[in-house]
Amino acid sequence: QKAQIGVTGLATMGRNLARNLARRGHTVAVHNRTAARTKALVEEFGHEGTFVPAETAEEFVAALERPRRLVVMVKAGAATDAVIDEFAPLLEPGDMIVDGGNAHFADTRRREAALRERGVHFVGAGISGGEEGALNGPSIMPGGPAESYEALGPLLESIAANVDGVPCVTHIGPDGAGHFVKMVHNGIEYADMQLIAESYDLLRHAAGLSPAEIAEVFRTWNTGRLESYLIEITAEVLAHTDAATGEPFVDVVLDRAEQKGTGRWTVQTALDLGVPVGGIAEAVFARSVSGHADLREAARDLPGPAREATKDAAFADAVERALYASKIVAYAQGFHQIQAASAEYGWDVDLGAVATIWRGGCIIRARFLDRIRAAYEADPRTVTLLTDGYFAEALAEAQDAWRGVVATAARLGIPTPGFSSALAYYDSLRAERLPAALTQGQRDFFGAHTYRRVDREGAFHTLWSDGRREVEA
Ligand code: 2AM
Repeated sequence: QKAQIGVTGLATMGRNLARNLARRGHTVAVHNRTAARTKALVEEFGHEGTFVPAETAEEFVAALERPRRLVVMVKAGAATDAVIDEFAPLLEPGDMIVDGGNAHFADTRRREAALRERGVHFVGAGISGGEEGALNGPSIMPGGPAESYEALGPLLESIAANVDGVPCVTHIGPDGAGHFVKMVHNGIEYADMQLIAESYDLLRHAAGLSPAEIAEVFRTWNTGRLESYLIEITAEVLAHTDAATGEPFVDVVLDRAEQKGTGRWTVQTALDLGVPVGGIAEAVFARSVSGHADLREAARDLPGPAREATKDAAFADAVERALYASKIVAYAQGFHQIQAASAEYGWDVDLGAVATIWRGGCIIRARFLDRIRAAYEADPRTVTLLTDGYFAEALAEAQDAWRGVVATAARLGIPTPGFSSALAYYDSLRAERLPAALTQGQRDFFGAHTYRRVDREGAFHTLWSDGRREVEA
C-alpha cells in the first residue's frame, strides 16, 4: 500500500504532523536523516494509524503514491536546502515538496523557481500552532503553484484546525506567499504579546494589582471581545505560583525576552516595502531593550516619577479599551504589509481568507479575527482596517480611554511603546496636516532634495542661500 503523503524530519513538529495525518486515516511515509527517530516514532505511535517507515531517501520516495507529496520538517535554512538537494533528483514532474518550516519567504521564492524548472511543485507552507497545533490541528498557510493545492489541499484541510466547519487552511498565493503570511502572523503575534505585556505592567504598577488579581482581570477580558488564546494563556501564566519560592511565577522569571527572528524579518521586510508597522517594530525593539542588560544597568539610576498606584476600578476598563484599540492598529498594520507584498509580488492574496484561517489553530487565534474576515468580506478593497465600520466605531469609543492610559503611563514613567505608537499611528492617519511638510523643507534646505506644493503640480526647490527664490526643479 502506497502512502498518500510523506514526512521527512521527525523532530517534534514533524513527528506531530505525521501523527496528525495518520490519525486522520492517511497512510504516512516517515523518514528522518537519523533512522533512530523514524523507528522511535513507529514504535511509540504506530498504533495511531498507518505509518510506512523508510530508511533511505529512495525507499521514502518509492513509498509515496503519485503525485508524490513530500513534507519537509527540518530546521529552516541550510538543512532545507540539503534535504531538497537530496530528494529533488528522485522526484518526477507533478510531484511536490512541501516545506513546513519557518523559511524566509525570499528563500522560498528561490527554491520554488529552481524546482519549477524540474516540473516539481514547491510549496512553502507556514504552519502555526506550535507542537500542540501540529498534532491536533494547526493553521496552515501554503503558498506555491495554485495547481499543487488540488492534490494537497484536501489532505491539509483534514488535519487543520476547524472553526465553524471551516478548515484553517487555504491556498495563500504563488511562490513565497505562504511563508510571507506566516511571517506577518508571527510579527502580529509579537505586537499582540507586547500589548498584553504593557496591559499587565499598567495593571500592576498604575492600578496596584497583584499578579493573581491581574489574572482574574484577564480571565474576565477573555469572556468579551478580547477573547483569544493569548489572553487565555496570559491569565494562566499570571495565576501560576513558583513552586520553589512560593512567589508569583512572573516575578521569578528573568525579564529578558528572547526571539527567534520572524518578528525581526517582518520589520525588515516592512522597511523594504515601505510599510509602517510601528506596533510590530516596537514589540521587536521592546524585546531587544529588555535583553540589553548592559544598557539597563548603566541607566538604572536615571530619575523618574514615583509610581503611585491608584486602586481605581475604572482604570482596568480603560486599559481594556486601550488594548483593544492598539490591537486593531497592530492588525491593520500587519494586513497592510500583506496587502503591499501581495501587490509587489503579484500574489493576489485574499486578506479575508487569511483572517479566516487565523481564527483557529494558530497562536493569534481570536474572536477578533472574525471581525477582520467580515471587514474584507464587506469590502475586499478596504485600504485600512481602521476605517471599517465596526473597527472605526470601536476606535472612536475607545479613544478617550486610550489617550488617558497613554497619558497615565507617561506620567508614572511606565513604558508603553506599543500603546503609544499605536495611538501615534492612529493620530497620524487622522491628521489633516503632518509636520512632514517641515521635514521636506529641511531636506530641501540642506540637500536640495526638492518638494511638492499643495497648490501646483511639479517639483520645486528654494534657493536658500540665493535670495530664497523658488525655482522649478
Ligand atoms: P536528525 O534527527 O538526523 O538530526 C530538526 O533538527 C530535524 O531536522 C531533525 O529531524 C533533523 O534530523 C533534521 N535535520 C537537520 N539538519 C538536516 C540535514 N542537513 N539533512 C537532513 N535532515 C536534517
